[in-house]
This record gives sequence, C-alpha cells and structure tokens, in this order.
Amino acid sequence: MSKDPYAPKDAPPSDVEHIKINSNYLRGSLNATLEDRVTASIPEDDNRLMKHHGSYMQDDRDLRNERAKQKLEPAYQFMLRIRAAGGVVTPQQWLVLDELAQTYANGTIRLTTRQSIQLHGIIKWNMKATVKTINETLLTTYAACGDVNRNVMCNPNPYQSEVHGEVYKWADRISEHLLPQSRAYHELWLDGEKIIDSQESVEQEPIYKNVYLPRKFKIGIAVPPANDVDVYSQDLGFIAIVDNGKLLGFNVTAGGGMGMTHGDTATYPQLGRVIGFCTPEQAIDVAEKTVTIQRDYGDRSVRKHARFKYTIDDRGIEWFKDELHRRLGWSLEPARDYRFDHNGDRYGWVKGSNGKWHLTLFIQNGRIADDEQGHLLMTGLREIAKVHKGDYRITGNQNIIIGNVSGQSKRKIDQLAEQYGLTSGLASSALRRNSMACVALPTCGLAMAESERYLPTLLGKLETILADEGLQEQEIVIRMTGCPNGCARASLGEIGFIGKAPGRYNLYLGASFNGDRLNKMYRENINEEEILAELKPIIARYARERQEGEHFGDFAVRAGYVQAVVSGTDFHA
Ligand code: SRM
Ligand code: SF4
Repeated sequence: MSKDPYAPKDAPPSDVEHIKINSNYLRGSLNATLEDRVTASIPEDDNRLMKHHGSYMQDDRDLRNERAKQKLEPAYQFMLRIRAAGGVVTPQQWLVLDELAQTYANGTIRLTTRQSIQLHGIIKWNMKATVKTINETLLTTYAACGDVNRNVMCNPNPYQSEVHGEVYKWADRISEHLLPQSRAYHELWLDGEKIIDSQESVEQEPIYKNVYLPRKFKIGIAVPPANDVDVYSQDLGFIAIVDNGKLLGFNVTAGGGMGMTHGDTATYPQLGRVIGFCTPEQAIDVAEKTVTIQRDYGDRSVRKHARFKYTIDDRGIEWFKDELHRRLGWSLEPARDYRFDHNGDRYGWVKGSNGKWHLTLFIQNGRIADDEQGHLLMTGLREIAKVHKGDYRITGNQNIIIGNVSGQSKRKIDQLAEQYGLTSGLASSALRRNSMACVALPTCGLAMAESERYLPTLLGKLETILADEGLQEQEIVIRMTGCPNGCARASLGEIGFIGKAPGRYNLYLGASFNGDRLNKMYRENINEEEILAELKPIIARYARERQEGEHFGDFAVRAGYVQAVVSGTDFHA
C-alpha cells in the first residue's frame, strides 16, 4: 500500500483510506466490475469509489428475506444522486430525469435535503446509459457523494432579489472550484479516453491530493432572514450580509454536522460557529483552505470521528481560525450582525425583483410520484416542464419551486399545477408543511426504522391532537430519520424522531424554529402509542401556556421538558 502522508501518527488509516489511495484517482476496478454480468452487485472496494461518482449500491430491503429464502442474491440496485448547486435545473433537464426515472429507475424522483435529485432502483447494466444521459443534459453526478465536497446549498429563490442571484453564483463557483479533477468520471461514464490502469497516472488532485478528504464535506449559503439551508448544520457555512440590497460578503460558520451513532456519546450533532466575515471574492479561498485543513488534520483512522466538526472540537475553534488565517495569508474580519427567522420554506406564489413569479410547492418528503389519491406530481411536473420557460429549484426542505414564470405564463402554470394536484399540499396543516423525513426503507441500507413511508401517517395523528387544541395553524418544525445519521437534520427539529428499531424512535424536543439550537432527547426507544401519549399533554400545555409568538421548541425548553443545547458537546449531557 502507498504511504498515507495524512494518516495520524498514532493509528493506522482505515480501510477506506487504502481504497482511495490505491484507486488510481477513483478508478479502482469499476470499469470491469460494471461490465461484469455474473452479478448485479459490485465489490465493496468499488462501491466505496462509486460514491465519488454519485452512486451507492443498495438492495431492496422489502425483498431481502424473501430472496434469501429463495437462495437468490439480494435485489441489488443503484441509487444515483444528481448534484446541482443551489438545486437549480431547467425544464429540459427535468424532462430527461423524468424519462430516466421511468426507463431505468423505479418510476419516481426523490428531491433531497441538500437540493439534489435522486433516482433509485437502477440496475447495474443500466448505470452507464443513465449517467451518460444525465451528463448529456449538462447535469452531473460527480462528487454528489463520497469523501469530497458535496452539493453546495444556497437559498433556492435567487430571483427574490438580486442578492439571491449573486449568492447562487457564488454557490456555483465554490462548487466548481472544489470538484475533484480526476478524469476517472469522464472515462468511466462518458466514454472518455482509455481507462488508465497503472498507478503511474500523471493525474493530480490539487486540492484533495490522492487521499481525498477523510469524510464527506458540506457547504451551504444562507440569505437571512431565511435559514432554509440550515447553515449551522454545514461543515462550512456562509451567511450573506446584505446592506441596502447589496451583498457585502458573508459571515463564515465552521464545524456543523448532524450525524451520530446511538449509544456512542463521543459522536453528536453539532452546530457550526460563526468565526468572522469575508467578502464575496474571498469566499472561494476560505472554502478551499478550510477543505485543505480538514484534508490534513481530519481523522483518517476512525470514520465516525472523521467529520470536520470533530477536527474542530478536538483542537478548538481558535486553533482552526489561526490555521485558516495562516493558510489564507490574511484574516477574516469580525462577524457582522444578522438575524434568522425560520429554517423552513415559504409556500405559494411570490413575485421576484426581476418581475418574474415563483411558485413554491410542498412535496411530502421530496418524493415525486403519481399516487392513487389523484396527486399526479410526476405527471404534473412533466406537463409543466413541457411548457415552462423558467426553471425548477429544489429547496433544502425537499420541496420544489417552479421558478421564473412570466406574468403571461402564470395562469397556465397555475392551472396545470391545480389540475394535477400539485398545489393540494399547500393546504396541508402547518405541521406537515414544516416536516421532513429521510428516505430510509426500503432503499437505505442503514435504516433502523421507517421514515419517509411512516412520517405522513404519524403526522395525521399529531394533526388531530393539534386540531383539538386549536393549533392546526401553528408552525412546528418536525423531522424524522430512520437512523441517527441525520439525513433529514432531525436534530434541528422542534420535534425530532430518530429511528432506533422497527416501529421505535427516540423523541427529541427543544430545537429552535430558526435552526440555531439543537434538540435534546426527551424519551428513548418508544413506539407510536407512546409517542402520542408523550406529546399530547405537552401540546395541550403549549396551547394553554405559550407566550405571544413563542415557538414550540422554545416552549419545550422554557417549560423544562429539555435543556437548551447550543453546542453538540452538551447534546448527551
Ligand atoms: Fe445522508 C448516508 C440519504 C442528506 C448524513 N444518506 C446516507 C445514505 C447514502 C445511506 C448510506 O450511506 O448507505 C442514504 C441513502 C438513502 C437512499 O436510499 O436514498 C442517505 N442523505 C440522504 C438524503 C437523500 C436524505 C433525504 O431524504 O433527502 C440526503 C441527500 C443529500 C444530498 O443531496 O446530498 C441526505 N445526510 C444528509 C444530511 C443533511 C444535509 O447534508 O444537510 C446529513 C446530515 C448532515 C451531515 O452530514 O452532518 C446526512 N448520510 C449522513 C450520514 C452521517 C454522516 C456522519 O457525519 O456520520 C450518513 C452515513 C455515512 O456517511 O456513513 C449518510
Ligand atoms: Fe438512511 Fe439513516 Fe440517512 Fe435515513 S438518516 S436516509 S435511515 S442513513
């Protein structure tokens, strides 16, 4: 094995580090294993590399037992994630994705919590055709997953003001700047030059080197007062500072992250901390140098301790600032004032400063599909894409914006949206409109409990309780994940559920409505009956005792149900 220059001195690098270093810049034996028709799977080493190309091998967990009984290999399939900074896609691109979903995937499209788009259920032999088609439409899956910088999030409604448009451009530039340089992606998927088999490849990764990052890395840009990218959950965050409609620059946050492991208190969700201010032009440099610090100091031995938040918490935020300033050759200015109101989406039509209209739709848990109740989301978005001249924007709350609609087209879009049941979600309760659930079963290999398929049912029961207390219009951020990895940022839910086992969840309370405070565990390992029994009296008391404008999470803290958690290091205390 090649020597890893970045391995900590006292512990050997993890297996994944060996795989990356020996992969010849993300190639491994992927080309051969994708061609191999003997099995629908690929070996684990290649699967690790495959993530950097935007895909995970999965198997349909609903079919696992039955197939095992029949002595068949699991129903292997691939999830493909499309990375588009700020979640912007054109109607033409949407139509291609829609067709791919029908042809090669499971007939649905999944909007993600990071403004990306996922297709599920692609069989190995269809992967090359799918990725190639995605690229032909000028989208990519490269670096959507893996130990690199992921999709850069930003406030998804750029045309609300010129500032939003500018911020989107910076998100895109940061995203491009941090893309891996290896040609492996082009060779593998786009019929590039011949695959280089030798370790003597002349390729260079100026930012990542051949080791890439110790773990995934995430960046998001928020435009106050909306914190719809949950900026404090990002490894590196930028908060736009705007004066008189002009973007002055960004406050920089560092060291956020949501993942943890049940029963391991050394792992915890954490909030990014504001470390200073930079101008827009300096943001790329800040991002690059931060990534290289994590490359050089992140833990390469223990993957669950390898996120940037632990690098910072172990060494201290002042250490990080000093190292960042040293690498930048200049210092961040003191942070500027800002204020966030909320971390959810604002629904319905808004008119942007460019005179165009934008319709934000509520998509339950980001799943675009036609259902038997007459909600024809898939068909509706396809029909709109056929006539729409603007764009689609995915939000960080798994919703979609039909963006940049001209005054003349607004009626037509409105009529189509209504005809296919796209706007019916807007009439959902305030609780539902503020809900998110991660994918979980049946595709996610790490799920311990249902999430996307279960939260809608649980919400129905909670809606009844809220309605009984006259709180049906009360906005409460509620989030569920099927395991503690945090994909729907459940630790930032005023009510959070984290899957423990089939039908059982930990219940967390007390996060803020604007995403600047974590929640804390209130009850462990409870089933639906217990969840409802626990929440009912708290909701009733909230209805009686809440102060003017007081949010549910703030009340849960004030009433003493849980303590306020403003640092992840207190999450388990
Ligand atoms: Fe995630 C792994 C889905 C956002 C933290 N995430 C996974 C995998 C790939 C499971 C796996 O490793 O085998 C899931 C695929 C499920 C499936 O079948 O589609 C998965 N994550 C998702 C998505 C699709 C959830 C969704 O419902 O939208 C989100 C895709 C985002 C994107 O477009 O890039 C998604 N994941 C997140 C977020 C939220 C965010 O980034 O804002 C987090 C928490 C923030 C963070 O990273 O700290 C998140 N995912 C994780 C982790 C825990 C990482 C850690 O720090 O320990 C894992 C597990 C891992 O990496 O080992 C994971
Ligand atoms: Fe899977 Fe867990 Fe992420 Fe949900 S939170 S998608 S169960 S890894």
